[in-house]
Amino acid sequence: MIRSVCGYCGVGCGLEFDKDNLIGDVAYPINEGRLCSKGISELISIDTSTRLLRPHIRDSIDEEYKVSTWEESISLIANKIKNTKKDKIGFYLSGQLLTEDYYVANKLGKGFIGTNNVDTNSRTCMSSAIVGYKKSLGADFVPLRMDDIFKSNLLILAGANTAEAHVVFHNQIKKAKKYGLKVVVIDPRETDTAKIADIHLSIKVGSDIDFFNLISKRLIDEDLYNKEFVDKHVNNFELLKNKFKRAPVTKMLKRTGLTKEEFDEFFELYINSENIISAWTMGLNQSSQGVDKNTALINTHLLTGKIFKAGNGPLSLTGQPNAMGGREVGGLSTSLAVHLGFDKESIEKVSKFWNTDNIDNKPGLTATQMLDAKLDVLIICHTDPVYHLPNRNRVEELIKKIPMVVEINAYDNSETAKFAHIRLPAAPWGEKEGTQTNLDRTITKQEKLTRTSIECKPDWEIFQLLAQKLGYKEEFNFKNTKEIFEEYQEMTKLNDYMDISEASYDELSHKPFIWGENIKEFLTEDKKGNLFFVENKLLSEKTSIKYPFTLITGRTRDQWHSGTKTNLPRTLLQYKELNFCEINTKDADELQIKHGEKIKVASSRGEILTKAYVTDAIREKTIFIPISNREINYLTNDILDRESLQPDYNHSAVKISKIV
Ligand SMILES: Nc1nc2c(c(=O)[nH]1)N[C@H]1C(S)=C(S)[C@@H](COP(=O)(O)OP(=O)(O)OC[C@H]3O[C@@H](n4cnc5c(=O)[nH]c(N)nc54)[C@H](O)[C@@H]3O)O[C@H]1N2
Ligand SMILES: Nc1nc2c(c(=O)[nH]1)N[C@H]1C(S)=C(S)[C@@H](COP(=O)(O)OP(=O)(O)OC[C@H]3O[C@@H](n4cnc5c(=O)[nH]c(N)nc54)[C@H](O)[C@@H]3O)O[C@H]1N2
Ligand code: SF4
Ligand SMILES: [Mo]
Repeated sequence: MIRSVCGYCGVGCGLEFDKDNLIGDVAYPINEGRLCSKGISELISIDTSTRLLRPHIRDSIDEEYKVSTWEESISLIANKIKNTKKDKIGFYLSGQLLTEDYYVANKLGKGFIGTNNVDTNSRTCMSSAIVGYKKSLGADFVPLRMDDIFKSNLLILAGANTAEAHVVFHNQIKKAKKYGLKVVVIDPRETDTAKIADIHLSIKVGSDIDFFNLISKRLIDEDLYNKEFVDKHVNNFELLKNKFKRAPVTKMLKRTGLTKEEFDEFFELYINSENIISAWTMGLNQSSQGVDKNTALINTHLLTGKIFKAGNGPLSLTGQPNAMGGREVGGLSTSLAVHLGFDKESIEKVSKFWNTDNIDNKPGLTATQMLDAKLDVLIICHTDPVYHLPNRNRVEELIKKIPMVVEINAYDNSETAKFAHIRLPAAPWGEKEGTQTNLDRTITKQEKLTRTSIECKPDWEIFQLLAQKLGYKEEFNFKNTKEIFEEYQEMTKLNDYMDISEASYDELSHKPFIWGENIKEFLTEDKKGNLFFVENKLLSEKTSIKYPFTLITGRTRDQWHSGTKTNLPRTLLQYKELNFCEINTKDADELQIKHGEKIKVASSRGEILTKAYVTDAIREKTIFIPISNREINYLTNDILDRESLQPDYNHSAVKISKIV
């Protein structure tokens, strides 16, 4: 029997593998034996006809791919890199890479090639939360754990659909409800999550800042905030108080679309709850003011002092299995390594550790900037930017202009494959080993369960091959993932609070290591939390007579993004279709659209075909299309949050027409 972890979402469930059989690990604290349909079907995705099994190359994207060798492909890439200016090289990584993969890629890109253009799809996912945490708490640090819900009285889920996106955690929420936990869901849709809520607030898309500001303002106005905590541990209180004096309460409430009664009922529960957790995901992060939404939410915890004590705190629910690990390693272009930045001291520390003097001293391009930057080489690994970046028609035009696009993937049917010149076959989950950090700082280990397909390689090995070809033989001489993990562990000592040197690689699969458990204070220089006054600046795309609906996009339970791993013929577990469009009954009636009818949805950027799912569970003038429709981003707009550069996927103006 081998104990491993699921490689899909940020919950990070433990599993047991025994002779072709996969079950939940009952001894594992997070899931206590439970798995969702994705976890259960992990094995199926290893052995499918859509695996990419050999390196492929072609001179131009109009040609067919030809089978190649590793030697030929890696030489081609290395030669191109040697002849390219470092700021024209980009690494586009993924929150689904293992920590060791991330570490080697980051060390190669930032440490030796000397480009900080190393970023990840987490930019489209968690970057607003990262910036929010850093500003308010002083570091990208999740100050509580999932099991705090058992010590809490109230869980607020804002823009998070745990029933579909963090399924096993959702089961734990249901369990905690039996012990008295109250749940409030803030979502423009009555999701499966909202169905178990004590209060569902069907907020208008994009108005969460107003909602959290209304809470903060009332806490201050009615003297309900925690004076002692604020005095001792929080900055900017007077500023916030003064700014709120003139806040237009009626207008703010109107923007949320909620009635005064609804807000009052919520507030009554709020002030009578001793311990409160606010959790959030893409409904807040993916926004033109994603960072502001985060700080507005965190403000409420700073004002009430409901942080750094059991059952309390702002809980960002990371989506991908190792987006956290990637952040820790330094996989974002806005950080260097182990949460260190590009200041002189950090660069010196890291240069000494890696024994290099190639590190550049300015942040690199973000994933959302790379395609605009006229790069000459783009290496994409474990993610599908043509599918996932907003405004896809534009993305396709831009990627076509890059002379060398390398795609490292374990499957052959991504959307990006259509635009690559070189494709390298990676070993997927089950064929490799390595570590990942789940959404609440738990470091676990995926084990190899079956032999690696002959021509496939774990992602770290692919980056190491490239590094060696570029001449960095000594610095990239890792024999296995254990050696990489141990070098990374040593590196975490460069940043006090991140030190994980006590973890033991060999024990991780049965003894997960939780880092940061002793951190019970703010990580800012003055050890105080920072309040920020933010207001809803209405920066998202506005609806118009021509495009009267707001499109929101998101997940369904049994599908994983583009579906290379879940949308398989043998996966008969889908309970929802891949392509549907939730539309409010009234809107559908007006447009004379019936349930199940084919419709066309168009924005000023593109259009897609889908099927009407007529329901009262979504607000009027708002529609929802799941991202399992691979064409979704032909519709979305490419407005970015100004600080995190995360896209505003949930707020595109669209029109709907019947297909006759
Ligand atoms: N089954 C499955 N699970 C997954 C994934 C998957 O592909 N499939 N992906 C993983 C990843 S990478 C991620 S990032 C997470 C995402 O996890 P979630 O963010 O929980 O998933 P989404 O479906 O994107 O849900 C966002 C919710 O926000 C709501 N929303 C939209 N706009 C607004 C708004 O302005 N305000 C508020 N309050 N709510 C709004 C939407 O209606 C939706 O219900 O899921 C992870 N888990
Ligand atoms: N409209 C809209 N767009 C969105 C979002 C949204 O909510 N709405 N959400 C955004 C978010 S939060 C996210 S996280 C992204 C997700 O977007 P992507 O990261 O593009 O989605 P995936 O389908 O998970 O892509 C993972 C890729 O890795 C490949 N792969 C699987 N295993 C391995 C392996 O072991 N090694 C390698 N090298 N490759 C492997 C898969 O075949 C697949 O092509 O989408 C973003 N885009
Ligand atoms: S909840 Fe997440 S980690 Fe757990 S089995 Fe499902 S996909 Fe895997
Ligand atoms: Mo994500």
